[in-house]
Amino acid sequence: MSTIVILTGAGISAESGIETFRAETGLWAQHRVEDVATPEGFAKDPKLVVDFYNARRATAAAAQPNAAHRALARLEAEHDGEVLVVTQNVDDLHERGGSQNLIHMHGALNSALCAACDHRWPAPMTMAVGDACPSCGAAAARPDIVWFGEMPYQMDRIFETLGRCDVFAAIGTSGNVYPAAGFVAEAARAGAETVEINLERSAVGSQFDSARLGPATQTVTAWVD
Ligand code: BJW
Repeated sequence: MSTIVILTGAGISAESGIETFRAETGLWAQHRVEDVATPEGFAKDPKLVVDFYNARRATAAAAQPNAAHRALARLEAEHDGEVLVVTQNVDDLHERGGSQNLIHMHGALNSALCAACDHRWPAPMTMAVGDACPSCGAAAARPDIVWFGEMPYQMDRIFETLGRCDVFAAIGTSGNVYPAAGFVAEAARAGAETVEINLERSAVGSQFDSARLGPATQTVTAWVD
């Protein structure tokens, strides 16, 4: 029984019509990271940030899982052992594609978080600044998203699984954001076979044993089958 850890990034959802961050016309070309993806940006202009995530929630809700999301769900169902998908994506295309053993390390668009008491609840399609927490009543709702400078979710479970995995694959992620970009080194230390699946080599591409280059709907399907 072997353990497979799969890290996914924006590239796996690109063919579902969801923009990546660092492409020439991607999200970071249209918005300043400091304004929309940091706690300081939220403190300064919460409406700008809430509107940014409302728009992305609408885009994600209209998108459909693609062949790559479905292939990973198939792998989980058929593999004799554990398959853990760790996604940096905040869309829900992995779960709608059928993945069950899944960690959203950078949070989720369909979740709201109370900045006062840490309670979580399903986000409405359109959040508003000053929405009340259903648990403590504070007007402290925020998107349940991990911004720069914040601690990604479930790191203990991720590192524990990386430390005993046999295969590690990174799909559609540019390797620019830590701690996710450090997972390949962690898996290699554990003796795992590592493979990068992407349109092009990432910033940490040289650390992988092998690469499969091309659009995720083709490369992931071929890797799984
Ligand atoms: C395709 C394709 C197709 C396209 N098929 N492929 C160490 C060194 C230096 C800095 C740091 C460090 N440790 C921490 C930092 C600070 C910071 C950081 O990393 N900064 C860097 C910019 C240098 N990190 C943090 O602040 C993190 N927190 C933290 O570290 O806490 C302390 C800690 C330390 C140690 C252990 C544990 C904790 C938090 C990071 C939060 C990231 N947040 C964002 C935004 C919020 C979510 C959202 O709004 O959606 O998350 S930033 C953004 O980047 C988003 C993404 O999840 C993330 C990664 O982007 P991704 O997915 O890789 O997308 P792209 O666009 O970059 O790449 C797409 C790829 O797909 C490309 O390669 C394409 O080629 C490919 N592609 N089409 C296949 N069809």
